[in-house]
Amino acid sequence: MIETGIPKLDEYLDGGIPTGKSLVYLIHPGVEGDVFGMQSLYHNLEKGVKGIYVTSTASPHAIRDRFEELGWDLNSHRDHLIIVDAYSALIGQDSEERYLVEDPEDTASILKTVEKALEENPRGLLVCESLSNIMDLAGEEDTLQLLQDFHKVLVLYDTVSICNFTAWPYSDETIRRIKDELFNAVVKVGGIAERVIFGQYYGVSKVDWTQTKDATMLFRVIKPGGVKAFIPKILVTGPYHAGKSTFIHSISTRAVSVNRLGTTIALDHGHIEHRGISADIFGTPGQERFDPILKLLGGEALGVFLVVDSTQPTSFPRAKTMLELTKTFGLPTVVIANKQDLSGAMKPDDLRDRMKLPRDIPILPAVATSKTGVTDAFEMLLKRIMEGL
Ligand SMILES: Nc1nc2c(ncn2[C@@H]2O[C@H](COP(=O)(O)OP(=O)(O)OP(=O)(O)O)[C@@H](O)[C@H]2O)c(=O)[nH]1
Ligand SMILES: [Mg+2]
Repeated sequence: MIETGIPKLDEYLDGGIPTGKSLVYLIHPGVEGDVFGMQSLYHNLEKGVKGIYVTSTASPHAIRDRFEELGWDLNSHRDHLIIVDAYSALIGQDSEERYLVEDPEDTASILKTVEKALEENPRGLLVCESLSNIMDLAGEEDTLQLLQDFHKVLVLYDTVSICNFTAWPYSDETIRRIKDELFNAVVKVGGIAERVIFGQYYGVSKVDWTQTKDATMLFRVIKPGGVKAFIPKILVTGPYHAGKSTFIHSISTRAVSVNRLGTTIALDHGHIEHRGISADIFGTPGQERFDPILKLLGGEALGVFLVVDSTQPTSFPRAKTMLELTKTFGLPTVVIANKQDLSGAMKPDDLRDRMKLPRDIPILPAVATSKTGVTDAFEMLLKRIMEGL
């Protein structure tokens, strides 16, 4: 088994990629997907596995710099890293690499060099930095044939292969074969976009050695650090005095609120780190005088906590109004039945009847002042965001 080294992904793949099998990161254009292949390579170098990296978009020198930027030092893995240089000949540059592709526009030349590298360095991981780039240079037909040939040599040399592939508008047939035929596993790496991409995610869309789990993870790329599971924006809204700011502080690893006379008048923001997943969380004020800005605060949120004071049923209609004012109704939502420590606090079931909330919106009890229930609430919201992707 070869691990991908991407957070949660090896879990989804039942431990990693078995010998002789191949995986493709199918990347939406504009998303920072090339880091995935790099991270898988580096993760394995660290584990003492031999890694063959086929570069076609930049010189070996520039590739080493890209790894450096991510905080990954290739020099300490000299013995285990093999670069197949399918770039230098393209621009007529000299190369010091032992495995130099003479004609990067010719798939036979690429295959010959890769095969030599594999023969001399079997039982490792082969990473193709950009299959789509090879496709642009050598043509769709030939590249698809190259993949079939790769597969034969993988099995021969007990190797695993991982390719980055940016899904530019190639022919439907090419995309179909990449998705359905030519790899044992497909991990889609996508973006959530309005005008610009504000969230990025990955998830397994095919795997032939275990059951496909319908699981997706949001991420960002940190330099240094690489691919990290990350939720860019969770919104916390609810009526005046419900406990939103308190909730943000109790759920966050660090947080800032700008309050005056006990009410939020400006920034309400926290950062959460929980079991390898991080998230940024933003609160709204509750007072009606801020209603005009609520729509702006809700923009680009991926999930919502609606905090209510369980002892104040008269504020419940306002709570629902706030979902509408922030334009977040319909997003994954968890209702926090806060202040359960106070006498007269309504239980979640009674609250649901009273508020007439859709069945699929979970309502969880909490005491924000003592952090009770906040972790459960975060895990529940995460689950709902991931399911909705
Ligand atoms: N007893 C109890 N008090 C709470 C709880 N959560 C918050 N409070 C208190 O409720 C008051 C309001 O809390 P905030 O967190 O400022 O409420 P908010 O929703 O941010 O208020 P606005 O920003 O003004 O809309 C504070 O005095 C908190 O200490 C809770 O679970 N139990
Ligand atoms: Mg507040």
